[in-house]
Amino acid sequence: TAPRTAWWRTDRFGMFIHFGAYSNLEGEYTRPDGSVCRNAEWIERECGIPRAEYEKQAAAFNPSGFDAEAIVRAAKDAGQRYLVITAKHHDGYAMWPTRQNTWNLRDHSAFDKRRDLLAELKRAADAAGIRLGFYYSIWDWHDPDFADPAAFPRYKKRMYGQLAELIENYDPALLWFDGEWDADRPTNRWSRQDGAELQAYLHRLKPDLIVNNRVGKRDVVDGDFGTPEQEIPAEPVDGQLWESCMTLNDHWGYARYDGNWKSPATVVRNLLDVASRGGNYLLNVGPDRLGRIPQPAVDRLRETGRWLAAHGQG
Ligand code: JFZ
Repeated sequence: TAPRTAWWRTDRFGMFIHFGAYSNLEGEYTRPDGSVCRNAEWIERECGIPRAEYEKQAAAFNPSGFDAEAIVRAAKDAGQRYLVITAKHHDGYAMWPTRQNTWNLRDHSAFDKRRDLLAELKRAADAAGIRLGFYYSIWDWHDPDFADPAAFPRYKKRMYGQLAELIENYDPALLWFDGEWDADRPTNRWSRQDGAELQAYLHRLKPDLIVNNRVGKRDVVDGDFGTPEQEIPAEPVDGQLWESCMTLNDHWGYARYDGNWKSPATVVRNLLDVASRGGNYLLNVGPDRLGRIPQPAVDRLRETGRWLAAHGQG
């Protein structure tokens, strides 16, 4: 285990945040024929939303209720010690004013142009002594160069550019990659070599950056930690660090009809189960279209933290 992972190993419990242009639909898309399709962060793809339509709704995205301090407070109350927010999900929409394209919250939204959510979160997290990390999807549905093998190097260049922006502007403690799946998918030719190169690049920019194994092909040697999803492995893999991510209800992104919240008892049990096997627990919440963590989630996080405090968590 690399020394740079020391803080992460002791922190144990983090907050995952899925927030993006998809959040503006709040989990529901009404087709022109009146039929309703439900999904959260995959809604564009799974509900077959035409690109122009998705872009149009993103232009109306205005998370004016995003309150970084409230989010950090909710995490702190829960006993969570780090945050990982989606800087870019599969829809390719950047949640910061990237210079690589205009498909981002500054240039393509109805949001206050003076605000920068990631900067706000960084400031609030620093003030509270909470570390900040970013989820970044390698898979990109929006950038035309992603799906074109001949143009892929151009996509890669922009991706490298975006990651340099994230590191330079917000100094994240961790990057959580995703969307590296299946080299044999027609649209995804991310290779082990691509992963190794990217990781070397990132460590040149920031030597103590923690990176998950989805930067490559999830090889044990690839990243700093493994990422089982919605499950708790019975046995750790080869002594590799791992983090289990789960969501507090049944969706990662906000879905207004999803009230299937895990009870604080379940959350505590999962955390203890994960921690007892040497893992970290990254528990997800999805803010609504205005950027607010749903109240039932806030309540459950607070209950979880109360239990942990009462039972002597450091
Ligand atoms: C990915 C995303 O597609 C999803 O939207 C969410 O962000 C989640 C945290 O990560 O979904 C996955 C990734 C990996 C597996 C399944 C879904 N997997 O390994 O089985």
